Order: sequence, then C-alpha cells, then structure tokens
Amino acid sequence: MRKILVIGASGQLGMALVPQLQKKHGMNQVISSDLRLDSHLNGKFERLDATDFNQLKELVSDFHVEEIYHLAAILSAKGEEFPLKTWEVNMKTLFNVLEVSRQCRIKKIFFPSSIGVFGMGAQNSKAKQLSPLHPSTVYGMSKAAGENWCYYYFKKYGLDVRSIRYPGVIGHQSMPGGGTTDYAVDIYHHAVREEPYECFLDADTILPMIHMEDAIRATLELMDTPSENIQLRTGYNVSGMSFSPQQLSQSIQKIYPHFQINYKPDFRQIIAESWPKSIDDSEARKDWGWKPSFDLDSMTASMIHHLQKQYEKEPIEE
Ligand code: NAD
Ligand code: AKB
Repeated sequence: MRKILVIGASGQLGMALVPQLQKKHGMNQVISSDLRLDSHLNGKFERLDATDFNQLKELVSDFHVEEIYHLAAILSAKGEEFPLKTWEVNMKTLFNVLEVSRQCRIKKIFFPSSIGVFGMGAQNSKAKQLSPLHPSTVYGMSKAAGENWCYYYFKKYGLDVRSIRYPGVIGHQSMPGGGTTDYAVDIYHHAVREEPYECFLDADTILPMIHMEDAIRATLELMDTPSENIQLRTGYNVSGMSFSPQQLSQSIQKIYPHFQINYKPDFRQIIAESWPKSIDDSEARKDWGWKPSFDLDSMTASMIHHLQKQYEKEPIEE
C-alpha cells in the first residue's frame, strides 16, 4: 500500500484528483497538502509551503511517502501580474520536489506541464510533440524549463518522473485559479445561474481544452503505465477538444437558448493568441493508449448537469 502525497491539493485539479486517488488507493493512503485547506477536501491534510525544502522533506519522511503529485504552481494569467514571484514559486517547488524525491527514493512523481510551453510559431498548426518551445509567459517558461529538469533527473538519477502538457482543464469541482482558459469554466456557472457572461477573450479565439474527467483519467493512466513504455520524460502532448468562446456559447445555447455572451478582451487575449489552437497527441496515444472521451457537447451536458445540482436546480440528463 503506497503513500501518496498531493501538493497543491486545494486547487482546481487537486480537488478532482484527490478523491480519485483516495478511491483507487484507499482514503488513508493519500496525504493532501497545500498552503490553504479547501473545506470540500476530505481525508488527511497537511499544510505545506512547497518552497520550503525542509518542511517538504519532513512531511515525506514522516508519512513514508512513495509517490508525489506536484500540482502547486502559479498559472499563466496570474503569473503575468507577478512574473518574478511566479518563476520563484514554480521553479523552487519543482526543485524541492525533485531533490527530496531523489534523496528519499520516491518511486514515482507526476509533474503537470501545459500547452503554455508553446509560443511563437505554434499558433497556426497543430502543435506536435517536438514542435519548438518558445513560451511567451513566465508560466510557460517555468513549465518548459520544468520539463527539462524532469528529464535531467530521470537521465542522471533514474527518477521516475512523468508529465502531461494539459490543455485548459474544465471541471465542475472548483473554480480555476488564475489561468487564461478560466473563462471556459466560469461561463458554465453563469449559464446555470441564468446570468449573461462577459468573456475576457475574443469570440473566435480557439484554444485546446479538456474535460476534467479526461484530464484525471489521462493522469492516472500515465502513472499506471509500465516505466519501460514511457518514451518521453519531458511532457506528453494530450488533446481533448478545441473550441472558441463563440462555439462554447453555442453549445450552451442548445440547453439554455436564452444564454447571452458579450466579449471584452483583456491582457489574457495576448496570452491566448500565443498558444496553439490544437494539439497533436499521437505520442501519448502510441506509448500509453491515450484517447479522450468527451467532445464539446458531451462536456457541456456534463458540466451543466453537475452545476445544476450544485446550484440546487433540477438537473438535466448528463
Ligand atoms: P490552481 O491554481 O487551481 O491550484 C494550485 C494550488 O497550488 C493552489 O491551491 C495553491 O494554493 C497551491 N500552491 C501554490 N503555491 C504553493 C506552495 N508554495 N506550496 C504549496 N501549495 C501551493 O491550479 P490547478 O488548475 O489546480 O493546476 C494544477 C497544476 O496543473 C499546475 O501545475 C498547473 O500549471 C497545471 N495545469 C493546469 C491547467 C488547468 O487548466 N487547470 C492546465 C495546464 C496545466
Ligand atoms: C492556464 O490557462 O494558465 C492553464 C493552462 C492551460 O496551463 N489553464
């Protein structure tokens, strides 16, 4: 029975990943940690600032941790408001995780990367696994550098680090924490509350996205893959779907015909324009059998079903 540590557990992904890990490995096997406790998080929780090496090492030793999911980071939009702090937090937490893992012989580590690693030159074609990485944000720079550090620790020390370049992740479990793709979660909350939505991206800005259920399944499938099948120790491209705010609002209007959206692009438009519109995930499909299961309309049905329950409304069929 392995002990699993989730760092950044109170965030958007953590709130969906922790229950799945608890279901899979047992409630007492999973230790959630974060700077702050989200009251909806169940099970063991330890307050942790992952920039503090000693605190992290003590936690890993005390709980005999064997596997780490390192989710803590500052995301793309918030990162542009605090560039130096973002570099410091994103890199220092990763260095601490890698170095503690090496010293404490952690068996497996998960590091989430992002489509934010792509930038200049990647906009007009499907971003391939080995497309050049010229990120335009500090967040993207930290993820691209982070991927290379993961590869370095694998090559030099044999550390079993695995990584996915997530597209924008869309889930009902919690609100997102400062990304450029956050509009695609917020819009569903407005639709279910029957309020109009003001979008911070232009109507036709297409971005790669993925339903939370697919993102969590991808993570667990990658972590279950035998080590010898994993040919890439940077970050695997993973694709779900691609759509623009206008296409998303049209999908919502199939359920809420009166839903209204208007567009008021802000600084996040420039970040979105630096990212690719779609992702080629053939390496993930080949190496560990990745296949998404949600398209735009099935994701809309699922999001609206769950949010209607949250807002205590009669839910539609999923
Ligand atoms: P989030 O912002 O919702 O959550 C991050 C969590 O990390 C927060 O709860 C925060 O309190 C915690 N944290 C920050 N600094 C910390 C520190 N020093 N020590 C401990 N905890 C700290 O982010 P998320 O959406 O859950 O993303 C999780 C990971 O997945 C991130 O690495 C992110 O870059 C990556 N990712 C997310 C998306 C997405 O669409 N959500 C897409 C691509 C990649
Ligand atoms: C963000 O918008 O910053 C994240 C991401 C795609 O990495 N959702």
